Amino acid sequence: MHQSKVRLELLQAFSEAEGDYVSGQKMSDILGCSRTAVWKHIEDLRSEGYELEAVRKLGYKIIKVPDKISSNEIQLGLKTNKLGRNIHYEEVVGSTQKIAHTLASSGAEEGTIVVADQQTEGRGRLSRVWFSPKAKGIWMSTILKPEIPLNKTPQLTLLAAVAIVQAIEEVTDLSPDIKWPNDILLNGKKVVGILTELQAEADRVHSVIIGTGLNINHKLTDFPEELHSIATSLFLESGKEFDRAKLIQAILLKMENLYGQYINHGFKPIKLLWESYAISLNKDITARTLQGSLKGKAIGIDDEGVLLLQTEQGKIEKIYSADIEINS
Ligand code: BTX
Repeated sequence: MHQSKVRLELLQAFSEAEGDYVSGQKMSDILGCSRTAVWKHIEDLRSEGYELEAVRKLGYKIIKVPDKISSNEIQLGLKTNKLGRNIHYEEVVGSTQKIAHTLASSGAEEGTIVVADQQTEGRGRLSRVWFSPKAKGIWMSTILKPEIPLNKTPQLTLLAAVAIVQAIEEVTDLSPDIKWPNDILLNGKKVVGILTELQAEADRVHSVIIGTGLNINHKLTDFPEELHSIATSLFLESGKEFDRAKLIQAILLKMENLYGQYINHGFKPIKLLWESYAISLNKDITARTLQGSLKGKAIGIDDEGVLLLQTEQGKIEKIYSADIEINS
């Protein structure tokens, strides 16, 4: 059996054992090799940073998974059916979005994810830069292929935001807020950015590529000076470090559940959840769009996920894309 296949089978067996021991005999059955060969494979895992305990008669148990996010670590314990079942991992990339675009246009299946340890040209909206240092956060693009009209695609940004907030709430004890449309904040500072890009014709969506940047284990000095007052990480807000692979698994599972609801029941249930996390609603805001600034009260989002802003004159404006500032 090929080395990477062996590793996957082994990790799968540990994953199914849910933290319990897997006997040497069971492993040699699964891999179709001798007990000595099993021991050799276990040593290989150790040299990759896995901590394993071996107990006579019981077998082997994983004590600690290395803080890596290549396919193995993401797959170990992943509970989704579709999202993240196909993983494209690279240590260093320009942008995971770029790779996801290439994969999507060459027929990658729905749910394929692209993950990197580091991005050298991480993209934000409107050609802005997303700072993505090595091994500190999640830099991931997810390919979805929903059969929806073009004007409904902004809903998926909101869906992704809800999924990420729910995942953060589950894994940490932090409670993030969402600022329309795509910022996730902790104590008013950005901890997550979401970039939704499309491959579409005039009337048909081929792929929606959801880029997620989540700052996890950054200390303040890991951020460049200019981000100190606007960016934060889960570590900075909680004083704890988190396992990136676990967070990826949680995000994918939440996203798969919400996406299933969305496909079957539409945007309504997602909208309600989104509103429960949103901080920009019913506040006086300034919306900076490419066409200029607009001031008014954010009165809600419509059924397409578009922000509704009521100006001082009482006129309701639809905001499709903007940066929002909440006025004090
Ligand atoms: P955005 O345009 O809303 O935010 C970009 C702005 O946020 C920057 O101009 C800067 O002020 C600030 N910023 C940059 N890096 C960080 C950071 N790490 N944490 C907090 N604030 C920051 C948000 O765009 C969308 C970002 C999506 C990033 C993902 S990562 C995986 C995928 N690949 C890729 O190239 N982009 C997406």
